[in-house]
Amino acid sequence: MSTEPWWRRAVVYQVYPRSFADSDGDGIGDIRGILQRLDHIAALGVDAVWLSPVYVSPQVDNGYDISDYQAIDPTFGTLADLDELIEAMHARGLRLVMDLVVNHTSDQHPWFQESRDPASPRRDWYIWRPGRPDPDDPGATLPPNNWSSVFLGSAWELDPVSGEYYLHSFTPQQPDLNWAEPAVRQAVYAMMRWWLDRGVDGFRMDVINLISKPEGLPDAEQGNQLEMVVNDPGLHRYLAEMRREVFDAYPDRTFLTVGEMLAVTPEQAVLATDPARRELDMVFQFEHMDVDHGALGKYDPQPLDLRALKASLARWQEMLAGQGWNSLYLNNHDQPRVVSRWGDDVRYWRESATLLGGVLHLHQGTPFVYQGEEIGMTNYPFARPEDYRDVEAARAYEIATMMGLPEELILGSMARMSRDNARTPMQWDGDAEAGFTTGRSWLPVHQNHLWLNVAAQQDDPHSVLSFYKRLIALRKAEDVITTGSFRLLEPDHERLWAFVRESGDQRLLVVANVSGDPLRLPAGDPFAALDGGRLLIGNYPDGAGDAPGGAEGGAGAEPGVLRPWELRAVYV
Ligand code: TEU
Repeated sequence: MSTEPWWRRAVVYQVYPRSFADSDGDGIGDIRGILQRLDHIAALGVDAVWLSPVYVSPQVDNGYDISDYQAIDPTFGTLADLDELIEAMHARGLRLVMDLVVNHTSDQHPWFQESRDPASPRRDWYIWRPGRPDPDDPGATLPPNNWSSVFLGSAWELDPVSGEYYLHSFTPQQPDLNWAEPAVRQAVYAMMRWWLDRGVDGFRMDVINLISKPEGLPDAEQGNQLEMVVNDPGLHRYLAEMRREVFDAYPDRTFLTVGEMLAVTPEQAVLATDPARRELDMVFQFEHMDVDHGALGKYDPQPLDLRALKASLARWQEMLAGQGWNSLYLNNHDQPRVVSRWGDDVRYWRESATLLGGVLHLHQGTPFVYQGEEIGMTNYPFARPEDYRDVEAARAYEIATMMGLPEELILGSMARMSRDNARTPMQWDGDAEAGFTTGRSWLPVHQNHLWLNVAAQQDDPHSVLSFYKRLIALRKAEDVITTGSFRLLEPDHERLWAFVRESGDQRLLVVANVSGDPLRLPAGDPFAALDGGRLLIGNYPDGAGDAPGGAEGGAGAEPGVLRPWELRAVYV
């Protein structure tokens, strides 16, 4: 008999430590702050926490630039604090998944410092290449190839110490490790085992599909290194090796491994998550998050085309069914807040926040809830360039300005898409600084914390928070959500998001009105059965489905009509 791994019925909560809770008043969140707020996490009913990086780091990219993998940054606390966190979480039945950032290190990591010397045995731990001759200037060189960094600009930096260039997929302060060098892989695996020995329960692997670079580092057709790197077959060899060398050393424990993969296709994701291939448990893909990117990419945001969003998620549901496993997310520390992005955070804030969460959680896969999502936190009204803290925003601003784009346009798209939107402090209560810190927060607290906060939603049965708790509980209680098949309905409808989940004789119909106007459902099967069916969950108070025995399909609503931003999941 095969036993099902715990993460198949799990919901994971992401903590971005810098912005979650500050215990010492320095304005930056820390591990003791998380300890003080564990009750909130446990009360959600989630199974695990993914903790964004807390390792020693110069913090150029808020901890995604690590200079010591086996120590905690003093900003966040000590190793003893982390051990305490592991223990306290385990005591509550919560697992801890750490962030693993091994495509690159910080340029301050001793490995890189040594590597800068061409004679060092660590020279090959990073990717060094001589420049190409510059036809216009005989005394100068050009970067070794035309790859651009994910954060824009060239992916190469000339190091004056040796006169050669090194590759950095992100900022110049984040040099890429050379995974082709066996000693690098062994050092990473040893570090991972060290963390597993401390009790951590798995890893979220940062941009893991960038680790294997193509032989010879050829130019990219469009200059974007991602097209050359993300499908390199070497990735699967490294992931399988990591599985053997790290996770197989603990036959009695079941870990969670989730690999963040830029520009990944469902075909690649199946290869990476098919249990028989023994690589990863699931991946974070980006296709559904990119549907509103315009021709110029992320900072060229377009209005949501619902058809594209639901088709993308449906495609992943179908392609991975029975073969791989999906992660499900709409928010994380790199994405603007979804209620502002695709919902209506003014007129239908509560309804649209719950609709988006509800639709996502009723898909198949493992849902991830990002801190603040469970209370419907919104984007921050950023206005001036100096309001931003994120290094990616700074680079985007600089390059857009160089391109001569109008200031107003640049600032408008940054306000909508910047990662800082996700990073404003968690809103615990209506006090100054939202209960996040007794000092002054590193990034401003949103003014709406006066009413949008955990304390205000705690005891309100109709709050976003209460809705998320019910959603999370459903995943444990209802088999059809975990294992049922998925079929998208009305794919061409511009406002209706509808699908059916089926398992045995259970048939769950999910309908959602992604608009501020009433929506009359199509006639016929299965929609006709909606009003007579047993409501499992809905986001309007009069059809909440939490009455004993289940309420009727939607009291208060006109039959066959969904109200603005209304979601209903009904057994039909
Ligand atoms: O992110 C990978 C990444 O490239 C995107 O999430 C990125 O923020 C966006 O697509 C660019 O517009 C991971 C981490 O989650 C992120 O915080 C780090 O900055 C990045 O890797 C580098 O480590």
